[in-house]
Amino acid sequence: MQTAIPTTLMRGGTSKGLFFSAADLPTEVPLRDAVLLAVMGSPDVRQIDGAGGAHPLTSKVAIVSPSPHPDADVDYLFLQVAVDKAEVSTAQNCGNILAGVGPWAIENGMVDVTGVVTKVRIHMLNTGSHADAHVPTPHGIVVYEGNTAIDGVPGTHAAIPLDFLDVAGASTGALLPTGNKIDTINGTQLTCIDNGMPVVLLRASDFGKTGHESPAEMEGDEALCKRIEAIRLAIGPRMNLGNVAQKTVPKMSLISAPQRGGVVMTQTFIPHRVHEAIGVLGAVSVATGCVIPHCIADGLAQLPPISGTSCRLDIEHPSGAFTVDLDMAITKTGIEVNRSALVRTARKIMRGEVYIPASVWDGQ
Ligand code: NQM
Repeated sequence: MQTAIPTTLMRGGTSKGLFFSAADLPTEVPLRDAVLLAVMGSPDVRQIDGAGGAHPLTSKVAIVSPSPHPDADVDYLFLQVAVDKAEVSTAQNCGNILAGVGPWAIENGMVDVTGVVTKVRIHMLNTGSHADAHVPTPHGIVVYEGNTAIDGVPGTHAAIPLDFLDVAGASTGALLPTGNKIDTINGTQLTCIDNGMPVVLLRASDFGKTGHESPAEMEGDEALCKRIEAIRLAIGPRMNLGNVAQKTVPKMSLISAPQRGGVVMTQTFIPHRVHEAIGVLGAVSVATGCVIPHCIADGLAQLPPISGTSCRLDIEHPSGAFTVDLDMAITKTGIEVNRSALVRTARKIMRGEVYIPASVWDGQ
């Protein structure tokens, strides 16, 4: 016997995952996690017995429900299902999968279309912060086709602008979680930053890298991976994240001088595979770290002239660049971020039921 669970397979930005209504999953967390492991086919490097795509970027889940909060339309809980371990984590948010939440909420009757563009205010449960998704609904329905290209996704699709309202320090309590602009761990200088995603900025050159190696070359360098993981485990508790051994945060971004007119080049360990692009809130956090004076990006980052409170920053990554708009004020101690904005696309790929063994959950 198998249990059928309604689901939608969606691409959100440069990631892909299954979207569920909270009402269709068990509420008890250990049971819910066992169900999601069975759905994805984890633990198994190939996820051969499930719907996962054998990479952290394609082993993601969104659980959506109408929000009880008066200032939000829907609640969104992101879950990272590990590929080769029996782990399901809510310790991080995901701005890429977020891009699919607005369209999904409209198509599943949780939000009414309000015009040519429908604004969906999303309460992101992982961090308790909010985002506005501007979903194209020109003829009263969600439209996925359009002319917007994002690096890391072939072709063009309809733009879904996302505004982040209150993400600074969302996971760690502060934009600069250790209270310092620069820390030193195992003799390596770094900057810890959390503008929606806890990220550690490291200079690629401090690891003997140009920063323009391919993700496969980076992942294949065992000594490099060990050194980065040792730093991550040591800095995690100092970033108010506790023991991060089983967590997918902080992300570790190796930065180097830009080569294509952007602000900085990044290679991001998420944290054990290297991203083919960069996460959404990861990019927002890197961009913020480049703007704060006296962080480790000083001397590497090529900032555009910043006048007033807004700036547009292109963060380079292995498959192109990610544009982040920051609205902020530079203060004596650092910066205060008011809002960050960017554009993603999403696509509904498949809708139906995913089956899991009834021995895992009988659906009751
Ligand atoms: O940082 C990958 C992704 C992400 C996360 C990761 C993300 C974000 O590309 O907001 O989108 O860093 O685990 O989906």
